[in-house]
Amino acid sequence: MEKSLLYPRQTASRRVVSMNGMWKFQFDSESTGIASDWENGLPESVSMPVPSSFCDLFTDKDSREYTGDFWYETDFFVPGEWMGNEVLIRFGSATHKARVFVNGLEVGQHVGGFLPFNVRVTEIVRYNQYNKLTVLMNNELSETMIPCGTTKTLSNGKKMSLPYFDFYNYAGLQRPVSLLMLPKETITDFTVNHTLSGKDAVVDYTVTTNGNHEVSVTAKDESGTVVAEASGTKGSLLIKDARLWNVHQSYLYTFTVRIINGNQIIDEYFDRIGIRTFEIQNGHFLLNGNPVYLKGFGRHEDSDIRGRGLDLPTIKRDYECMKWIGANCFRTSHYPYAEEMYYMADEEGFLVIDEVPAVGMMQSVTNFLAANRGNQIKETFFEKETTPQLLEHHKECIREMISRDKNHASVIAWSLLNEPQTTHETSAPYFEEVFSYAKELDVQKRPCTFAVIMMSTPDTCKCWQFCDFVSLNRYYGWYMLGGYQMSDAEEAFRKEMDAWGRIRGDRPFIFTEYGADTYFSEHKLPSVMWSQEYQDEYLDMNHKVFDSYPWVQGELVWNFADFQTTEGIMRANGNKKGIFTRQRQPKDAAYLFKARWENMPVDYKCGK
Ligand code: GCB
Repeated sequence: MEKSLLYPRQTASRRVVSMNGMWKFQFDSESTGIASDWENGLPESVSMPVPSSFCDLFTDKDSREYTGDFWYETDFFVPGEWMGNEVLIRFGSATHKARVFVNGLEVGQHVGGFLPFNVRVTEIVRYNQYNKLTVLMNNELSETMIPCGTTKTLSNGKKMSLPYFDFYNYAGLQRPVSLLMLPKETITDFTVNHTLSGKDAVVDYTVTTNGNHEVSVTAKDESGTVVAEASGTKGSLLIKDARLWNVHQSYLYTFTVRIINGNQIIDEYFDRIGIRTFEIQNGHFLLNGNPVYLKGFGRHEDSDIRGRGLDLPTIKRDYECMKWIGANCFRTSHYPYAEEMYYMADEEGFLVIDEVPAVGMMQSVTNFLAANRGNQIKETFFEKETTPQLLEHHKECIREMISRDKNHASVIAWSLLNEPQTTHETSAPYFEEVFSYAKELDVQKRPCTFAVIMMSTPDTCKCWQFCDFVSLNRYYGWYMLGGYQMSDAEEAFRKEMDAWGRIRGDRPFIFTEYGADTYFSEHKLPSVMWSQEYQDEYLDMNHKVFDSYPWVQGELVWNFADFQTTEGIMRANGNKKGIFTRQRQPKDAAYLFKARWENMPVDYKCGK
């Protein structure tokens, strides 16, 4: 049951108590916390909100940039009535590594900063009393885990993170933490897969439990009427005249799973799930059999002060902005987001390309300008001594992501890497492993892809064939041939597209990134790079190219909003490619998109 990634819900048999709030916090720069017994309480803590990144809450630079071990602590009460059941603590995420202690004893560990995990504390907690939770965390980057990066020690002895990726290495307990009470015999997993037959839908399901009692599954429509029932750990529910989940027209059935013993409910879990199919056929994305063109964003979990910490008002505002502009899709670049984001996508009818945190798998783009490291290092990224360890961790993240997100109607595809090295044959075996692993795990067999970097072209990329649809990150007119050279950028872009056209077979292509850094404050006539006018011209050129290739089936601009990155000469306090500012106000380009996307039929470029 520790492995179960079901969402925390209160039901007839389950209890969830939020542990969010103001916790204690302390840096452990010498890693002496364990030796000093900090698991029993932090000696000189400061207060720290959970959930939040810790970084932007401080006013001194050493704290913001802190890299190394750090601790959280809180006290929690376990009701006496829970005795005889199972008690777990569920972390929405802990970035990037955590060791968890309750009442001074180690109860669990987790590696990977963007997916949930549970620790079982049934025998360790004191019932009807307060208990102490401490968490030893670490935010150092390495090449054995994703996202990839490295840690540098400055001559003053302080450590700093060098991400091989372009977003700030926010860390901490960034998502909710909950105390769970579950029955001893419990539902550990529930999986659905949909097929349509005329007006009806068949929902095949699998339930996993840790016991032998009977299992029942009920589906209710939005009015609360039971529309189908079945029993057994595996079965099918026939839903007559099914209301399908669709883009911007969500419809969610409530599936309730029970372990029963006669009339007694041993365990109960429910989820609100949309019924839909998604597949690729003849170069088109088909949602419920109908073509859909993807329009939207690459995004980040990123906002002022809380960093990557879950913030429901920001999520709400983001969906309002995405609806206003006419988007229907986004990619969770470059890591799986908080679960609340997917439930909202289900509610709002958005399509999500769910991305595992496999970013930074390329030496030459090491933090953009990390001194030509790529040229000095001869070995390729996927044939290092550390590659087997990296692969194992990458697969574990894929497993956790698919296990967590597999039932969301909104999730239509898996993105398994962002901008990895693909120009050497030694990349291919690694890709083969991760692609076949994802395929094997997902019952719905969603299409898989990865985001292909600019240098990986039709003649150099050794891995694009693994994709069910190809996702291009392209910056013609920005990183390449920018400014007055825009006409040459367009020509070079078309040349590359023509070459893809010759080899693509019938795979659809989408753009998972294209964009230009733009200052909200900057206007210039005629345009210069970084001005709002230039962003519009850049986008117009890109859209002209997309529109002339019928097999381009989607456009996700980089980025939804300006976001924080590591400081450096390539970034002026963050990446400014947002169509919205970091405060979620529209740049001029937002109106350009609104005019384009609102006038685009759902089946743009694939009308019957
Ligand atoms: C990319 C990366 C993304 C960066 C973006 C940029 O290709 O995938 O993480 O932020 O380019 O703006 O340079």
